[in-house]
Parts: sequence; structure tokens; C-alpha cells
Amino acid sequence: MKTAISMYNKAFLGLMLLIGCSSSEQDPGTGPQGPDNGAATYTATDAFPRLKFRSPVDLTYAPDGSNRLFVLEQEGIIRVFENKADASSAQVFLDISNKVTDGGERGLLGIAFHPDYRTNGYFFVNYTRSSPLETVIARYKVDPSNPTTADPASETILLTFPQPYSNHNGGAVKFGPDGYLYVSVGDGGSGGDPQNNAQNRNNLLGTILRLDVNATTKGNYGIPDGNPFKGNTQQGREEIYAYGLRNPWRMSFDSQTGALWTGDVGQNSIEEIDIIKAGGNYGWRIKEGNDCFNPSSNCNEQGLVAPIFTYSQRNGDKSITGGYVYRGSNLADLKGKYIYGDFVSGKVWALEFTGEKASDNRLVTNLAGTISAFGVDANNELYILNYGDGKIMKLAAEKE
Ligand SMILES: [Ca+2]
Ligand SMILES: [Ca+2]
Repeated sequence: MKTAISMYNKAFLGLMLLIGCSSSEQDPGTGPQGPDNGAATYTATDAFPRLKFRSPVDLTYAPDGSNRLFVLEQEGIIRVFENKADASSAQVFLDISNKVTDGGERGLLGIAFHPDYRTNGYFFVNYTRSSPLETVIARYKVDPSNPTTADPASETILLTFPQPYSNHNGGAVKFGPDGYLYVSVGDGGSGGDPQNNAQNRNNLLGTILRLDVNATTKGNYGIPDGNPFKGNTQQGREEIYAYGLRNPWRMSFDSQTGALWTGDVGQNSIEEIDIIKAGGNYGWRIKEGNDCFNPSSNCNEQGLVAPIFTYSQRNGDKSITGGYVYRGSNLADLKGKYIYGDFVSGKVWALEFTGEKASDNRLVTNLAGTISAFGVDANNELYILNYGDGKIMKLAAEKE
């Protein structure tokens, strides 16, 4: 992820596979399409002027009432600081950079605190390591005598799976309102999903997984009741909750409705936003957004779940960074809207929706930076991670 190019993988292979199927982005059934590049209504300001991070990729809080924020640095470091605008230092909470392989889209990519963190001290991370290249989903524990430190030796690995290529590793981990851990997994990489992993439920690539971290039937986790392929012998891996995804880099739960939103990074033409449902097939590599991809025309769309929204790469927006349905109180006009951005263009938009239908999409601000992630604090206030300059930004309404 050192460069935009590697982030969204517009590899030459991908370009060679670029398909000529006619655009169907103007699908009237899914509401407004394409980015609104009208006037920005908010400015992005430095949320913590004295803090700066090295390639930040995730931000969250611990559900312990401490009002601290945790930022992931891609090389394998978690930093913690008090959620105050004048915070002056962010100390190392955990350093596993010796385990993590980073660079491009690899690294320490996601963190989620256990809902009972206050009592058990557990948190979960998603990272890549090499020899062989694989994704690791692991649990760590805070030092019981020091809430600002976690012991690298406390690692318990839940799950690993091979990464055939360096890119498209997904990377998010989030607890749902059901108490289960959801994991976003990319298609394995290269371009065009050459191994057709996202449609193959016999491997874990190109999916959202759901794990019961309080069970041990699979070693250090279990399969939740209600996982769509639980107990089967032919239909694929029981960990899979949804599939047909290309690179669901960031995802989030709506803290009010419990809906799971993800931004699925597109190949050469279309970025998309999906609301994830149990058993859903989100279409990749059969489709990119609402277009046929492989095959490039007359693809079989039966049973595929359409995105709630797509935007074209034609205007310089090249790689979606999924955000949050805003449930804070500081930004009145954004309440209840899905706020997301583009890693390459630095634009942030607000998607208005009713149920699962998009009704409006407006430009919020142009950060003119590389947006690697959004995060929220304990009050659901929103932050934007500027990957390039390492700053954590927040939104403020434009002055009259
Ligand atoms: Ca990969
Ligand atoms: Ca899709």
C-alpha cells in the first residue's frame, strides 16, 4: 500500500483482462449511481494536531469506558492515546512487527476488541505473515496490571489461511451485535481473480467469515449457529458467512440497525458498497459492480446480491474505502448516512438510503490525501485516516 497503484491493483494483468461489456451502471433499480462531485459541504481538519502515525490503517476504541483510541500502524504496531484533541503522545500498546510482513496491501490490517474486553482483556487482529504468505487471525490479551500494554507473547492463533498473491488480503475484523467475530477476506489477489477463489466456497478467500471466539469446537474458535454453510459436507467452509467479494478492505456495523456494510474494491471500472447478509453471493468475479466481468457479457446473474451503490472509476476515484453509518452527534447533516471515501482521490461522500435502497449520494469533502480507513470512537464520532501523511482527520461543517 505504499502507492495507490499497489493498493487497488490496477496490475497489467488486470488491464489485459479489462472487459468491453456495456455499462449498466445506470440501473434505475438501485437508485442514484456515480459520485457527486458538487460542492463539498465539510472540511477535514486535524483531529489530533500533535499526533502523527506511520501508515495508519485502522482506528477503534476499547469498550472499557476509558475513552482511548487505538491506531494500527501497518508494519505491526498498535498505538493507544487518550481521545483528546491535545493528546501529545500515542504509546505502543502492542508491537508484533517481528511477526508481520508488511508492504503493499500486507501488514497488520485490522483490530477488534472483545465485547467483554473489560473483564477478559481480549482483542483480535488480522495480519499477514510470510514463509508462506498467509493471513493470521489471532487473539491477544492486555496486561492485567497495565491497561496501556499488551504482551506480544499472549498470542493465540485462531485461524490462518494461505495468500496466493500479495494483494487483496481484505483485513477487517469486527464484532457484530450477535457477539460473533466477522472477518473480511479478499480474493487472494493478482487481478481478475485468476483462481476464481471468490466463487469457490471450499476456500476462505473472497468472503466475509463469522467465527464464535468463545467456543473451541474448531480449536480456538467455533462455528456459530446460523452460519449458512454450517454442518454441510459439500457446500464449502463452515466459517463463510457471505462470499463473492473481491477485496472488502474495510467494513463496519451500523451501531443502530446492526447492518453490516462493506466497501468492495473494484477491478478496473467500478467500486461498490454492499450490505452483507448471511449466505449472500456478492457476485465477483462473475460481476464487477452491476456489470458482467467474467464472462464479459451474458453472465449468469442468478442468485447474486446487487450492491446498494456503485461508482465509476472514470473520474479519478479508483479504490473504495468503506466507512460507517454515522451515528454520532457532532455532524447533524450526516446522521444516518453511510460515510465512505476513495483511497486514490481522497474524496469522502455521504450515501443516503432508505432500508437497502440508496436515495442520494453527496460529496462531503475532498481530503486530497490517501484515505486508508474510517474509524469511530465510543461516542460514534467519525475519524478519517490519512495513510500518506499519517494524520487522523475529522470533519467540520464549512463556515458560512
Ligand atoms: Ca493476497
Ligand atoms: Ca459485487
